[in-house]
Amino acid sequence: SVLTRSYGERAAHHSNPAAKALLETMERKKSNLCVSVDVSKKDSFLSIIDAVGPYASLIKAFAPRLLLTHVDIIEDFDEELVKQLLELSVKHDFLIFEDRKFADIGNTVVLQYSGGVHRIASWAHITNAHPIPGPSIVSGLASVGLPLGRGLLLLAEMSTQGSLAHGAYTEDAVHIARTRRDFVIGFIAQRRMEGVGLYAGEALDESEDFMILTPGVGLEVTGDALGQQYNTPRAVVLEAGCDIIIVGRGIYGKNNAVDIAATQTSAERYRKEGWRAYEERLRR
Ligand code: 5IU
Repeated sequence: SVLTRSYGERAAHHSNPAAKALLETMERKKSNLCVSVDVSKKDSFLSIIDAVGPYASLIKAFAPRLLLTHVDIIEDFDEELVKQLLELSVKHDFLIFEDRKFADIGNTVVLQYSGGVHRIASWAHITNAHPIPGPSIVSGLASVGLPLGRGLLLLAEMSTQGSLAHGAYTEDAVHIARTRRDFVIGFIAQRRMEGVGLYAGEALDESEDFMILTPGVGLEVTGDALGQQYNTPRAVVLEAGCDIIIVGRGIYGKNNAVDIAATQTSAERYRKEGWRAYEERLRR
């Protein structure tokens, strides 16, 4: 089963270059941690990334984009930021995941992904999309991303209280992904989803390996004031069978005044916890 296969071995089961590179760097750096950096100033953004670089495998980058309320984040976004971000990604050997959560019709997402101010496809190795429009959103994004060697994650579930992404919706997300394995490299979800959308068990083709990336991970608190819900790295990786823990405020704190030493200590703590849970899972 996928659960007892190492990240390094699993790299061979992906044809998508972003998935391969991600699994390989995870193995190489002994890290299944993705750091989410939701801060609004370029300087803070870059200094957090530089600080956690040695500890994270994937920085979830928030470059603000045209439409979504979610990316009201970096106020001083410019080309220089993208350049520096890419330099850091080489320096620290991480991939960039723009959590853009595309959700529009194929024609619009093609434009949003390739162009606009942020030109996400030109720098983000991985991005994600809501499956709500149906398979056309994946086709649209693939037409831009595949030639560039990019990968897509589908949002099958969310970490928030009362999320509508469950049941048949989640099943359908998995179903869509299975038809586009060249581009869809995994899911944002809260569990392995074995059996969901016929993804798992005997129905699984050997090559059919999806990564599960999971936000809502924290060691200190169980949630925030706005519906976020946290689980521990151990619960997420060992019990729920997810592959990558996404951690934000648990690592860099709450504001733009970055405490580098504290950020590094927490990043290492989450990396260790996530990796330990993964090693325990392999032994099961
Ligand atoms: N995020 C979630 N939940 C989700 C999805 C994305 O928290 O279901 I999809 C994002 C939002 C934030 C990060 O950037 O993951 C989690 O940050 P905190 O660890 O600070 O809550």
